[in-house]
Amino acid sequence: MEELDKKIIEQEIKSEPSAENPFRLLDLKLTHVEKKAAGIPAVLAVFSDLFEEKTILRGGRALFKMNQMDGFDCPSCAWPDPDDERSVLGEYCENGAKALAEEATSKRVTPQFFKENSVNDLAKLDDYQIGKLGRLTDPMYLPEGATHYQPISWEDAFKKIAEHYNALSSPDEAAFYTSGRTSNEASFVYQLFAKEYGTNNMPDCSNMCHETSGSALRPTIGIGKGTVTLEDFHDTDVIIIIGQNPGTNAPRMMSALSKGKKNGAKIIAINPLPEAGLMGFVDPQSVLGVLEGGVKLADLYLPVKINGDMALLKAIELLLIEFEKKSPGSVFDQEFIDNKTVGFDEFLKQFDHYDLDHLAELSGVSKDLIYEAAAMIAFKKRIIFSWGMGLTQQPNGVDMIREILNIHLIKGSIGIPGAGVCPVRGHSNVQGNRTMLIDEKPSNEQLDRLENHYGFKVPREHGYDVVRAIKAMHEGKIKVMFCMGGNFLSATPDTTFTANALRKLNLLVCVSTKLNRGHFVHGKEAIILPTYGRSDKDIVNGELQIISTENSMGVVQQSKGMLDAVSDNLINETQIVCRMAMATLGDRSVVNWQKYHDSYDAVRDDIEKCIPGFENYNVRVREKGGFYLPNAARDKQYFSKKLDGRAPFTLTEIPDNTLAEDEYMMATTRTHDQFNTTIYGLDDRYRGIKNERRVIFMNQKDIDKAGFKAGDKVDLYNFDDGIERVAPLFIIVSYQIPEKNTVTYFPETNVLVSVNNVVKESNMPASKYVKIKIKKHDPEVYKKVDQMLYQGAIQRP
Ligand SMILES: Nc1nc2c(c(=O)[nH]1)N[C@H]1C(S)=C(S)[C@@H](COP(=O)(O)OP(=O)(O)OC[C@H]3O[C@@H](n4cnc5c(=O)[nH]c(N)nc54)[C@H](O)[C@@H]3O)O[C@H]1N2
Ligand SMILES: Nc1nc2c(c(=O)[nH]1)N[C@H]1C(S)=C(S)[C@@H](COP(=O)(O)OP(=O)(O)OC[C@H]3O[C@@H](n4cnc5c(=O)[nH]c(N)nc54)[C@H](O)[C@@H]3O)O[C@H]1N2
Ligand SMILES: [Mo]
Repeated sequence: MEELDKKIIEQEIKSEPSAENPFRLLDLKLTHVEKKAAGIPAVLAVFSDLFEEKTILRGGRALFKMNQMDGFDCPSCAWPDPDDERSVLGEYCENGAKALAEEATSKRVTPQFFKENSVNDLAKLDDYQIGKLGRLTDPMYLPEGATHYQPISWEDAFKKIAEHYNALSSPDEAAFYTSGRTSNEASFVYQLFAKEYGTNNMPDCSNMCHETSGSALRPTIGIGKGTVTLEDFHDTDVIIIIGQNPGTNAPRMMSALSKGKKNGAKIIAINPLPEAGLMGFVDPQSVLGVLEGGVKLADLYLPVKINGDMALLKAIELLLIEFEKKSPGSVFDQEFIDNKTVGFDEFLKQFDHYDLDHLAELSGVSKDLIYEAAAMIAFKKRIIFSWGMGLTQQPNGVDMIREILNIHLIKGSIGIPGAGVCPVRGHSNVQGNRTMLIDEKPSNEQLDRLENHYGFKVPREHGYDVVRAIKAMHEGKIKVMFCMGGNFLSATPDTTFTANALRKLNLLVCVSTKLNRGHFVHGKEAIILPTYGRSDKDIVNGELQIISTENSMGVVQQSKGMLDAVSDNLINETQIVCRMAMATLGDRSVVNWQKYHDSYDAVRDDIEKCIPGFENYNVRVREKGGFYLPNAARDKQYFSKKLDGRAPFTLTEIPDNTLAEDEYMMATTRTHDQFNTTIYGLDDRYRGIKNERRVIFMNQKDIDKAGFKAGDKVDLYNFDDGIERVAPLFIIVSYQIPEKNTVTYFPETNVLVSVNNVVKESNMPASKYVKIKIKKHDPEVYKKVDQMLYQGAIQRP
């Protein structure tokens, strides 16, 4: 690693505009790859972000309220806050602060701005520039054939939306997308409106994120959520972090990891990249931590090949079985297996066919390292597997998570203190959205409760998820698309295909805090509705309101904004839904929308009646730290209802990942400077990248073999479904990554992900399993590119 580091340190690649490179790449700088996350640079980064956003006063004060008991929930990730003490320095991290800076900016995108800039002009900006424009201040409307968005009153906007809904020949011609920041209250009324209107077409960001986890967990343990609390991390024996980059995407998890480690836990990291956040951590909130240079985190790092995890997990299991044979009773929990599971014998039998050498080869990890990992797990009972998108966005992701569950089941390591499974959620309230029934396939039990309470006939037919919604739009089956936050265009796969699908809509409505590319690729008509962010004061009838969210560990708690809104013309998401419902349904509705419009308490009172676990919601949500939702798998080892509370072992298969001679496997990830499609900056500090996003990480041996050099400019191709997809102009970076594996950043490479490249069962885009070919950059390539979709750290001439 040292050697490799030296090789790539301080390489600088400068380039000037030329015929070959018309858009002039920014000057890419490579610095050393960090081996520890956070520390002083993270503290400095916080303040520079707030400064840059002209928010030092607004944002700086807000920072200390973020994730405090009387403050607001960080809009960034879904990692939980400590139940009791919270750091007086602020329960935030560098990336939470960046998210806040984005939201708390005092820059504004006004009607005047839209008058001066056409949709086409705006699309020429890169995503970083679009994000820096500021907060939306007024509702805007793009009439059919118009070049510019123009102001529209709220009243007229709702009227127009209602006209569109009421003109459809079936409610199923509408789709309602949700990104994961929407509060419980807004989510509940939103899904209620969709159902009373008559459809379950509710694609959401879960369909690209943790749907895979839910699909795997539900049949096995009876609940689609994790089974651990923060305390379990603090007091456990082994934590295995697989397919997740917590240093960047859940930085507050680092404090939990270092606390666990201090109390004696061992950490195993499984990742094709040696991520800084997995290798070490300097607590920026502890002066001592910074001075002492921090803690080494991972005790063992397994450099798995992309999608080599299944082979790796099976290899570990093979060794666990071997250890148990040698020393019966020391590895398996036979009592748990006998009383709480089914299918153990069949599970054991399959291992007769597996061979350790072969499994090791398929995984890309040496036998010695696998042996070490198995030995660390074998004789401990308190183990936690934690995972992210590295597993969920793989074609066999559901099965891989089931394989993780198999390990927990043979060891009885679930539903006891210090042990369990931990899918680390993404958006700050994505888990709450699902609990509030934002789901394209709600269960009959859930629907019965709604129907009994409200008395209207709820639609029973399952709706479209994200991938199916894209295809349905393409076929003209969806005509109106409503987006509650998010950036449907850029977050979804197959950008060109998706753009063409969106262009077929009659109407696209986006409820947004800020502009994004998704507002520029629209249907015949488009409407933008501006709303509050998490940190904004939400005042209804003169009173400051609280909303509530659910974090990654099933804790529901209140959040209260504290910043003055950037404009007097914003409406909160709940009120937007209620007014849209009243305009659309009128007398047809049996729901008292006005009551919900006027009071979040009223919404919570009815949530309580329709969703289990929310008893006494209005009181408990105001209690210090909120409350835990029930979780039978965690609380009483009660798993699948169909199996009398037992959990089934699952038999899975090892995928064939053979690549052609000139093919590479590509995983798309986030940089340290973005939140999904919001680009905070152009660096990826921990991975040593400065000032550029269009890079491709490659193994030096592959670079040599293909006759390239680090710094070469290349175009990336994908040929799934017999179609040529191209992402032009990337810079090769030599990196410590398994051979034949490559990593790029999303959303720039989403153009390469086929809409048909999906995860089995969960139907999520398999965005970390994309077969690509790499060719020398050809200036002619731009002729093949839809310029409205071109995004990245590229300066236009
Ligand atoms: N600052 C910040 N925070 C965020 C987000 C953000 O964009 N910015 N996004 C939020 C959201 S919505 C989500 S879902 C989470 C996402 O958080 P993560 O799940 O950490 O997301 P990714 O960046 O996609 O990175 C996944 C990791 O998987 C690894 N990986 C890729 N392929 C494989 C593989 O085949 N096997 C294994 N074992 N590993 C693999 C990558 O190297 C990377 O380290 O973060 C949330 N928090
Ligand atoms: N290739 C590839 N694609 C991926 C992924 C990947 O790893 N690789 N990750 C996937 C994952 S895990 C996810 S979760 C999706 C994310 O998909 P989305 O959730 O759709 O995308 P975001 O970029 O988070 O959405 C950002 C926009 O949300 C709006 N917004 C921000 N805050 C608020 C708010 O409080 N209220 C409202 N109404 N709007 C707000 C802003 O206008 C902002 O531009 O992307 C997925 N796409
Ligand atoms: Mo996500």
